Amino acid sequence: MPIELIPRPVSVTEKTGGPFEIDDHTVLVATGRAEGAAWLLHDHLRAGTGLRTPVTDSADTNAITFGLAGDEPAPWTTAAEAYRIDVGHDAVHIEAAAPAGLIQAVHTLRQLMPADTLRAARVVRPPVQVPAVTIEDEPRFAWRGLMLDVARHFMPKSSVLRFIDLAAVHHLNVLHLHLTDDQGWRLPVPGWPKLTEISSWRTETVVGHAMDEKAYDGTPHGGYYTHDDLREIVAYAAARGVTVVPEVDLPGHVRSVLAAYPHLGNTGDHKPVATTFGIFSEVLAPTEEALRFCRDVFDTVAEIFPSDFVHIGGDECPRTEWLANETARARAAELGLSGPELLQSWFTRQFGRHLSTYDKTIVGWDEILDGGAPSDAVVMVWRDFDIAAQAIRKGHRVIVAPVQAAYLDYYPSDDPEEPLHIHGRITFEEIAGFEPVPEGADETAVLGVQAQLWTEYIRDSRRAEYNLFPRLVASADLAWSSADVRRAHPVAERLPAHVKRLDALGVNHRPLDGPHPWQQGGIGDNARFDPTGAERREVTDLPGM
Ligand code: TNX
Repeated sequence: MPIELIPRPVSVTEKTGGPFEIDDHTVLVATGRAEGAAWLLHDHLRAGTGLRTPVTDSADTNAITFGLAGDEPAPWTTAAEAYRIDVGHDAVHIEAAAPAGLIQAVHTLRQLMPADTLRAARVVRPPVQVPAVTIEDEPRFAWRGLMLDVARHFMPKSSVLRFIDLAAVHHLNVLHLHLTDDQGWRLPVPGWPKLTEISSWRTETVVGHAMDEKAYDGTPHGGYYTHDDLREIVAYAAARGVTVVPEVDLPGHVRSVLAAYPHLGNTGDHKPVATTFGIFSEVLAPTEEALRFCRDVFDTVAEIFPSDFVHIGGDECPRTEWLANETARARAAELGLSGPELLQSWFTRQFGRHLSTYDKTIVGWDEILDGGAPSDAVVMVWRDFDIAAQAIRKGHRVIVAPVQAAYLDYYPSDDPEEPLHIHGRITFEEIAGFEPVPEGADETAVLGVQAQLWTEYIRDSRRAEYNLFPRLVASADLAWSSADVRRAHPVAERLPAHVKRLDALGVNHRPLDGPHPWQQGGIGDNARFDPTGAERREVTDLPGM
């Protein structure tokens, strides 16, 4: 069987000589900081093969050894996740300069085994064969992300853990959790109890596409994670080489906050948590009290999430209220700003300053550039890929996450049988063909790439898997592999072999040969939005589940 890995490693050299066989007597050899990766492999082998391979500090033969060698690279460098695997008939040697590299090697080793070993319990009879091969590997980008929007539709903790597993299998190393938005707030903050009492629930949700707005479902929707839930998510991810980067979206997208604390807004109006989708004019007032709120939120975030990065949101922040409001205008003047349009930039600087006291670097959606952002802020480019080059020219590091290639909430094809998606279209092939470094730009300014799963029209994790897969496979391949490797080994050619793995993992992926017309579970399957935008039509004759 050919070795078809996702992502494709830098180099794969098949060797002569028998495969390595993992059996009842195989041991995992690791000490000190290498042990975490060994236990990760142990847990996966125990689940998928039933074998109980002990972790020991030495063995003569029939061993998988984990070794740390050389100077430890800095975190958030590609070298930190480089690794080497050498599989011979009698032993497997895994080596890396950092524990993070050993963990990536474990993810590769899992793909070298038969797909059925990825199941949650044993269906294959050991011994399990690993082909004799030498793999040398290093990611192209240090940040390989998946964003989950748990605000528009709350995902239970179990689903978040599942997506961490699925991300890790694909060598993704960042789970960006979009924790707050107009439609729901998922993070308890001490001193602000109404965030969980009021902001975390909405009374109902629009049915069908928000732009069609014909009906509401009358069903309350919401939820939040406790601090221990979040700590559990962080630890579960860390064991798999995944960093959880929290996002609190400020100063726009705050309808859920203002529903509980209207005095933080510009008008004092009492509006409920949003029940439909789109861009709302409500934003935080530029007051000391609103800043105190933000600081309390970020203090909580800093305490729970060890990540070096905190995402402060910053997208879609209309200036309407600030321009119309006399107090906001006066405050802008008092702050020495040339106009209220610059208040977002002022907020961003306050956030950056506060989070720097925790040694955290801020990440923001690309609108933080409007009016200027602190130079160390990382810009997450989404509105247009061209913004990446502009941000790099201004001296920022960027994460490339644009609507051209990274929005997995968009339709996966133009086929009218597709279930309701938000709009737009991004195919597997478009992602596979995307080059994330702007022409002429310094590649080191691109910290990474990231796929987004916004969940306006994705009600549950089953439907989320349909949106993510197989497109996330192409996204993960481009995040890890160099342009040359991707050209030489197109991801589409490796996809059929990889689908066996997705099937073993029980992933509800979109079939490779077209949409699954019964794939509902999105809100409002009675309404369709034409991905071409040319015309909208209703589809009322879809078969039920
Ligand atoms: C834009 S991307 C948004 C989100 C929506 C998304 C839908 C970004 C930073 N803001 O609020 O969910 O489009 O595709």
